[in-house]
Amino acid sequence: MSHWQTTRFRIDLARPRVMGIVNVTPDSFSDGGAHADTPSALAHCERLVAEGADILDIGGESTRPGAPPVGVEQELARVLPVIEGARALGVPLSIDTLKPEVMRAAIAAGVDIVNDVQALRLPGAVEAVAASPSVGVCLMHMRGDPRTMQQQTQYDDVVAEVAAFLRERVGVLAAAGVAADRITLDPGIGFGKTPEQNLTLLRRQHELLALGHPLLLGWSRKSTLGVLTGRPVGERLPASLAAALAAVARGARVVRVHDVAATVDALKVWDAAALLPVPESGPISLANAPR
Ligand code: HH2
Repeated sequence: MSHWQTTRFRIDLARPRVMGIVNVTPDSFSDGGAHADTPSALAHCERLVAEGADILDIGGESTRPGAPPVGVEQELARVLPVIEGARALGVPLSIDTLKPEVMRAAIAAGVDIVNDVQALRLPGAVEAVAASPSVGVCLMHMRGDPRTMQQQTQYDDVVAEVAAFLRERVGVLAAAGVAADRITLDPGIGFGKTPEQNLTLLRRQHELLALGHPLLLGWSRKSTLGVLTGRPVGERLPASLAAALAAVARGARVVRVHDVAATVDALKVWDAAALLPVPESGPISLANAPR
C-alpha cells in the first residue's frame, strides 16, 4: 500500500510522512499543559505545519501510564475548537481518541483520520469509523488501559502477538466495510511493553510489514529512549531522531513526533542519502598498507 486514504486527502507514502503531535491536555507525559487551551493549541498547530508536519494528531486525553480517564464532554471541549480552527491549515487532521462519541463528533467536525490506541475496541468505535465513507484510521496495539498496561507485559513472542492482534483488528474493520487503503497499523511503542520488547518490535518490524498495511510508529521521547540514554524526557531529541530514522529504515511510512522541524530535517538527509549510489567496497589492498 503506497498511500493512505483519508477524508480530504490521499496521502502519498512514497516518502515517509511526519505526524506532529498536538496534545490539548494538562497532563501528557512530555508536554502536558504546554498547549492546553485553544489559542495555544492552534498556535502550536500552525507552528508544526510551518515546520513541515504532513499530518496533525490532536488529542484531548493523555495515555501516559497511570493517566486518569477524561469524560467525553471534557475531551470534546478540548479538541473540537482545535479541529475546527486547524481545518484551514491544509494538512490532514487526526483525532487521537479511544472514545466512539469523540470519534463521531470529530468526524462530523471534519477530521481526516481516527487514531485509536485501543484499535477501535470500545463498543461503537468500529461503527463510528465505518459510518464514514473515507475517514482514515490508525489501529494501535496496546494491552489493558493506561492505568493497567505496564502490569501486562508478559508475552511469549511480542512480535507474533502484536501481529496477530493487528491482523484480527484489520479483519474486523474489513468485515465492517472499511477499505484496506484507509488503514495504517502501529505496534504501540511503550503501551504494555518493556523496553526490551519495544526494541524487539523495532528489530523485527519487517514482520509487521507483512500484514500489508503502512506502519505508523511513535517513538518520540518515550521512556525506552530514556532507559537507553539515561536522559530525562526533555533531553530525548537526539534519541527520538535516531529512533524515527531506525523505524523508517525498517519500513515505517509515518512517524508520530513532538519535534517536527528536527525530524523533517533528519528525514531530508536520510532520503537524500538513500538516493546516493552506495560505493562498492573492495578488499583492503596490502600494497597500500603502512610499512
Ligand atoms: N503514543 C501516544 C499517544 N498516542 N498514538 C499512536 N498511534 N502511536 C503512539 O505511539 C502513540 C499514540 C503517547 O504519546 P503522547 O501523545 O505524547 O503522550 P500522552 O499520551 O501522555 O498525551
